[in-house]
Amino acid sequence: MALRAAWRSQCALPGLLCQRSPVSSSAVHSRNSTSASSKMSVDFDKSTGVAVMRMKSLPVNSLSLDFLTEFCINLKKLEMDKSCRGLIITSSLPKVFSAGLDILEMYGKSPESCGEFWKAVQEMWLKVYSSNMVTIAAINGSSPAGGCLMSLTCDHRIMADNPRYSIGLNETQLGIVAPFWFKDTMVNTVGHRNTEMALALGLLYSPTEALKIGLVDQIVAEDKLMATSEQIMAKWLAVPDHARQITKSMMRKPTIDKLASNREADIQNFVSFITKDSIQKSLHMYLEMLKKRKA
Ligand code: CO8
Repeated sequence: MALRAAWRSQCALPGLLCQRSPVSSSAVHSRNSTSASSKMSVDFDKSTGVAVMRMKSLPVNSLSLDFLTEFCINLKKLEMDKSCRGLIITSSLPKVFSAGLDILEMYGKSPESCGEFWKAVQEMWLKVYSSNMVTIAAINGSSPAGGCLMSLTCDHRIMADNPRYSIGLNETQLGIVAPFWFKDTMVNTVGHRNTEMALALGLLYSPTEALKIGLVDQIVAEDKLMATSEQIMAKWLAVPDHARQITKSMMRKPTIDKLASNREADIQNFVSFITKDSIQKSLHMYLEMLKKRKA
């Protein structure tokens, strides 16, 4: 995608103002974009009205408080620019789209930290699910739990056809439970029975299996992922914005309202659940398992 304007976000800490500067396309290509503090890059092509967000938070794009804060700031900025009509979310890391919520934000943390973290997770979901932009997840790697949620929250999902990648809400495998709005988003996408099976068993699906139940809309060869995403984006953008946006709102508002009117109670539920000794023990065991698998 030819770039006429690009943004690089440089937020190191939540709450800090983003230092952004519109730069020319040649500057973007020549500029080193792998700064240690940067968790994602956002390139906006004014000529097409489409932005591409590339997550690049090593090692696995886990959704930490810092990550989510930066993500939401970027999203808000794009949303405020009326010339931006579409957003493609993808990963710059090999093999991983996003490993989901950062488990370390939920393990060994104070109730206050857990609450602040959960509010940021809610915010990410609310912002993407209700976005006026067309949102496409270009899933070029594994996408468990919160990574799957982020994809489900978009309007369209295209996954790289690589059997080593998987996607799904696998929370029960960690001994935790996907909250009602994760479940609702999944039901809205793949229906009640598929969701019941997927959530109860904590299933992770290969791209082919995910396509079969409608968890993704399309699978394509990995080297065609971005080109296909751009083509699909063009199709969505051919529909008049107001008609598409009203339709989106009609489909999603009841689900959004359910959380929006219960945010505080949902935070309290999360905090009291996640700080239980038994749940902390499960998370500890899961982290150990991840370490052992690596060794
Ligand atoms: N959070 C924090 N650290 C993580 C996470 C994570 N989600 N995933 C992986 N890591 C860490 C690993 O521990 C490892 O750390 P270290 O280098 O210090 O040993 C490092 O990242 C690299 O991990 P891998 O070696 O496993 O990387 P691979 O490229 O081999 O595999 C995967 C990538 C497939 C993403 C793999 O790491 C994996 O399966 N990760 C676990 C994913 C997962 O299960 N996520 C669930 C998170 S929970 C969630 O999103 C929703 C929670 C809802 C809460 C509801 C409660 C009420």
